[in-house]
Amino acid sequence: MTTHKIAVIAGDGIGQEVVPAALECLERIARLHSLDLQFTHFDWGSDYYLRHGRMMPEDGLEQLARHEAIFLGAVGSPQVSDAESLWGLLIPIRREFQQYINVRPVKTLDGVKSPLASKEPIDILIVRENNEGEYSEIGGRIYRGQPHESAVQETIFTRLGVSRAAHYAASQASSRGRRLTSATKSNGIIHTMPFWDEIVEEAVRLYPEVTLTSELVDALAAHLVLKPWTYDVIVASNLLGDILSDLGSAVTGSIGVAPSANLNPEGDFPSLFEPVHGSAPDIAGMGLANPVGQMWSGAMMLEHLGHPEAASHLQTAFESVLREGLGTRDVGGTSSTSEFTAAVLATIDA
Ligand code: GGG
Repeated sequence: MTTHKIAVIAGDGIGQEVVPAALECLERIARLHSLDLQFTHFDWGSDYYLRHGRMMPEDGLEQLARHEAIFLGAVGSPQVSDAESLWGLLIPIRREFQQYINVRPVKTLDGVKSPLASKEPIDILIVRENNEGEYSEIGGRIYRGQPHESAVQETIFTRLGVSRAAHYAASQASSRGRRLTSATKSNGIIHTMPFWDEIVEEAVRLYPEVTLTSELVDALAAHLVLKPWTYDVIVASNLLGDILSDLGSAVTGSIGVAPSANLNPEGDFPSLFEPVHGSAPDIAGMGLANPVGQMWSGAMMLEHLGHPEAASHLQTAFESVLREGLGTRDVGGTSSTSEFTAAVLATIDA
């Protein structure tokens, strides 16, 4: 029996509902595939912050380092500023563990209606640079409250950071549809974005089978709405990748089904798996949350841990429940989180 130590942070809002739902499925899958998934729960997040003044304990990253993977729900609460919640938990984890790639599949699922008229299936892989770019704490604010109040925030692109994101994206494209689109804005952002373009072009030259198109992000956003099925792999900076993946999931039907993997591709550190959605405080505690994004992130975690058959078993189970017409409110269904989860568990056993 293969053992894996997995850190679980359900976090805020609907994370408290979708993480237990996905864990039930992972436990069932583990039993059927002779895996010993050892989950350690950490009650970190905004409630922890309100009690302790920080999102995780001082040695939180050291505790996480003892695990092979991290399974996260959501971060964010109306009672805690984003500067505290996101930058006190998720961003330090991504950085400390060199999770420099954020993989976000954007895919149509049978049973999840896309708002687009077209029936063309969508299957895009968004590769988001995850450690630098626009997500930088370098900057500040001066003259607070005065008419000339000003704010500055630096964007940081490094040759290493952009190059490794481009290589990862190109290698994914190479094993998929061989088309790679790089999101840029080099007509408006005239220092960092041309640098991004240059490094991406240089990296992708090593993959002659891959066709690279550099597309201005405004046009790319419009095309993602109008003809998303024409895209294969998209590589984007931290901010642009975050925006495009939310847009992509809306185009496929619901952000509630979108998964993500924050990867340290070398495997030197734990990788983190989380749905794309946030804590959704407006529906938290109501049993309305869609657990599919969390379950799919769980399937990506199984794949990453070297268990493709177990991953595919879980994936097939929730996809077939959706195909049968069951779903939560966001995908046009009437099931509660627990009803949908019960149906997935029954399908896993079938
Ligand atoms: N599911 C994780 C979560 O709560 N994410 C909230 C969020 O705002 N993430 C921003 C990001 O991924 O950069």
